[in-house]
Amino acid sequence: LALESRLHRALAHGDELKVYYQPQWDLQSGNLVGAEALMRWFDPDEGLISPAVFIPVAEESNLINLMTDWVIEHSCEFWVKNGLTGANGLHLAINLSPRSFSNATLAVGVQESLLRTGFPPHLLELELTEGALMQEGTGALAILQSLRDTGVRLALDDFGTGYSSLAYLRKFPLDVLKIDKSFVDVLNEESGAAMVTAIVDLAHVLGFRSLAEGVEEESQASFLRACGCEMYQGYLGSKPLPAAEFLVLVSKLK
Ligand code: G
Ligand code: G
Ligand code: MN
Ligand code: NA
Repeated sequence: LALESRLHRALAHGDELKVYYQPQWDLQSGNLVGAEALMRWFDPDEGLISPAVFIPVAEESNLINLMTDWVIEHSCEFWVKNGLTGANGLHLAINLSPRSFSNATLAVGVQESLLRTGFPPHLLELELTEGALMQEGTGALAILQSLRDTGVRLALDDFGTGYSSLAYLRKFPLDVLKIDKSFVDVLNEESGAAMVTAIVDLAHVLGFRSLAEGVEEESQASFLRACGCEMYQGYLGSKPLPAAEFLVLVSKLK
C-alpha cells in the first residue's frame, strides 16, 4: 500500500500514531514549564516513520488537517486526564502546518477541541512557521487573530530560517519566537553568539518571549540565560519522550 493510504488507515485506527512530548524549561528558574507535542508513526510494516517523512505526505494529500485535529484533541485530552492543566499548569505546544492556514475553519476546530476536552486555552501554544505567515491571499492574519481570540498563544517556529520580514513580525499577534537550532549550534562562534543576542533582543522589542531549540550543552544554556532568553528545549534537558515517560519526569519534578 502507498504511504498515503497507510497513513489514512493509521489515522482511522489510531493506535499506530503516538504523540511524544519534548520538555521545555525556564532558563532562569530551571523549572519545567511545558512541552512540545511531536508526532511519531509506528507502521506495522516499516516500523518507525519520521514525521519529516510523513508530514509532507500528509500535506500533499488532504490528511494534514485531520492529523492536526487528531494531535490537538489527543494531547489536550492527555493533559487534562493527567492533571497537567491545574495550578502551575504546563503549557502544551503543537505544530501547525502552513496548510492549516488555507483552512478558514481552523480556529473553530481548535475551539471545539478546547471545549470538548476542557483544556484551558491559555495553556495551548500553536507553533507556526514563517511560511504560514507569508502565504498570500489566504487571510493568514485573520486566521491568526481568530485563533488568538480563542485565548491560545502563538509561537513562531524555526525562526530565522524562513522568509519572514520584520514588517510581518510586527503585524502578527505572536507570543513566542522559537530560535532555530541552527543558531544555537553556532553559539561558540562570535558571529553566532551576536546573532542569537540580536534575535532575543528583537523578540523583546516586539513584546514576545524567546525559546531556544536544540540546546545540547550547558555552555549554550548559560549563554542563553545571560542574554535574557526565557526558555529552551533540547537534549540537554530531555529528548522527546513517549507519553508514559513524560509523566514519570513530571511526577519526579513535582
Ligand atoms: O522529532 P522530530 O523528528 O520530531 O520532528 C521532525 C519534524 O516534524 C519537525 O519539523 C516537527 O516540527 C515536525 N512535526 C512533528 N510532529 C508534528 C505534527 O504533529 N504536526 C506538524 N505539522 N509537524 C510535526
Ligand atoms: O521543526 P521543529 O522545531 O518543530 O522540530 C523539532 C525537531 O528537533 C524534532 O525533530 C526534535 O526531535 C528535534 N530536536 C529537539 N531537540 C534536539 C536537540 O537537542 N538536538 C537535535 N539534534 N535535535 C533535537
Ligand atoms: Mn516545533
Ligand atoms: Na524548530
